[in-house]
Amino acid sequence: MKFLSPGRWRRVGAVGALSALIAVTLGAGAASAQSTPPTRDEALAAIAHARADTYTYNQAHIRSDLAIVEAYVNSTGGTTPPPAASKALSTNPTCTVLDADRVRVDWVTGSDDLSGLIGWQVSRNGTDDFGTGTWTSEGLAPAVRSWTFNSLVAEQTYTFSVIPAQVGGITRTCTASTGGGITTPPTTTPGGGTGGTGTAAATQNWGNPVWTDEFNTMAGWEAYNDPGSQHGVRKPENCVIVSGVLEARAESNRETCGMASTAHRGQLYGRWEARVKSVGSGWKTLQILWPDSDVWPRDGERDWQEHTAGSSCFEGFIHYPNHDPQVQWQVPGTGAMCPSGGTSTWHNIAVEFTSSTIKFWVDGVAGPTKQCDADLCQGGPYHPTIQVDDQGSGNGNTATLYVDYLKFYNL
Ligand SMILES: [Ca+2]
Repeated sequence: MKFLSPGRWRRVGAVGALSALIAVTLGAGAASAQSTPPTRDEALAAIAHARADTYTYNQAHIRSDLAIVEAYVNSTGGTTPPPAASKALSTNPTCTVLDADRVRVDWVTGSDDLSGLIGWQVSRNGTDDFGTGTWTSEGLAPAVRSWTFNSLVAEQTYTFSVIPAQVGGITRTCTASTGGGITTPPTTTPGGGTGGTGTAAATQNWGNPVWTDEFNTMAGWEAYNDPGSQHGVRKPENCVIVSGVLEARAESNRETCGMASTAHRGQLYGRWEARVKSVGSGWKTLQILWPDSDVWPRDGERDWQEHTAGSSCFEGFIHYPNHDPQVQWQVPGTGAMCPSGGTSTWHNIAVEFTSSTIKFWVDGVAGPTKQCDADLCQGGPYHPTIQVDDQGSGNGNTATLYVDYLKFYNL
């Protein structure tokens, strides 16, 4: 901010809404042309004009400005220039990359002038995992000196700003590039080994997928914010993208991830294949095809992956539409559903729904087939969900379901 020097005071004409607000609040009379020193009205107008040039004001700024202007007027009677601009920050903040989707911003004030400081705001440019563009925080307390930005997009460069809510406070910035963002699936696992690499798409000649989600971002997904879920406390921050892989994290305090596709709805039949692994204990890890209507159980529910994290075998539960949820076909966890290394190593699990059959594959090797009886293959249409559920043994345990990709193929 620049104030006019004492020798250059001049009358400022129409200066917009801010000076009008100040004038009304302070009961200022009509301004008049004058040389030095300024009248109170001219000082107010000059302040407003200078600030309007360089700042976008929120209510906190305006309240702070009014307090300073009033103090100036009361103490000087308008015979000396307003106080010089203060600087809450004389140095730029520090940006620290924590991982592929988080950056912590720290700032110090040292001997900087904090007079008039009523707090801070932090902001970033760019777009986050949820597709939210440029973002600015609510007001932070004056004692705050650190802020962690979550849900950033991997391999993106962001500029982060620290904004003192203070008269003359100067915005300082730092820039950081998030890490990660690999597009090939990780091949190492906690227990070693590479997991399975075959796919049903290859062994069954499914051709090109209609759509692929590589989980480089959360775009096209809505993470649940539902503290009252019977299956745990759903928190969006438990659904995390790390290096091109979704991590659906469940914690010992029952906080867990659940998320639904918003991009890929309206599918009754077709082929879905996902590369997954799960670690931990107690929690159930699931991929579901849930009815777009949300009318349940009338429109069915296809839990095509549902097993305890880290178990030896993939399982599932296909609910008949129009029936109590107890009426379901349990996908047997046998044969190909129990691959080498179990579910704690990477494997490609696939399902095909037609109007007459349901078929499973793991790493491209055929698993169970079910001839549809009654209305088992009706209901829907459906969209994918991914979730980690407390079905009685989650509390006190931790688990993570990793999903590298989900792909859809037409019949
Ligand atoms: Ca991926």
